[in-house]
Amino acid sequence: MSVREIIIHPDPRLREKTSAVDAFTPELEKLIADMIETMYQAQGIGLAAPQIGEQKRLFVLDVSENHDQPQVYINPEIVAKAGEVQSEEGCLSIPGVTETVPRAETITVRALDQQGAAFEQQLTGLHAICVQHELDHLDGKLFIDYLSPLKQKRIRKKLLKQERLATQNAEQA
Ligand code: GNR
Ligand code: NI
Repeated sequence: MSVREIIIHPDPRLREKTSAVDAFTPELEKLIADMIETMYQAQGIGLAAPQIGEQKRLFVLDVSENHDQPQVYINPEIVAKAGEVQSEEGCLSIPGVTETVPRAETITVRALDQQGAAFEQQLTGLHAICVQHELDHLDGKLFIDYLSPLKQKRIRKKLLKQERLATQNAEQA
């Protein structure tokens, strides 16, 4: 297993199309293990494959209290949603930014597990929000896309500036 580098906004790889997973291979097992390790190392509650540069339809999450119950969602689909909540979100690909966005309150998600077996979950609360956030990543969508264009512009500028400073520091070191 290895911790992989998380891609930061505004990187075009976060906007690319993703392909369905069509084979349950040792390579897929390795990718899943890397995603879980990377998520825990970054102290996130979820991680989607495009965030580490893999344009595939899968994500991992762990919304358990003790961070010891990772779950894998392969080729996920939301088949029903109901209600609306205001959700305060952050994203490992948009460090230092927290904003409130609208989400469905309850969802039904269908996906395959690590062994390729289909499952369905009816979710609410943080688990439902996390699934919606991760599924958006698979469609090249980020939570800031729900904000006003002005807010999006400010966030983009802030992250580009942070990147510039980090590069400068790396060159000095
Ligand atoms: O770690 C994360 N926390 C979080 C908080 C509120 C709503 C969604 C999330 S997901 C995020 C990890 C991440 O960026 N996943 O793509
Ligand atoms: Ni995210």
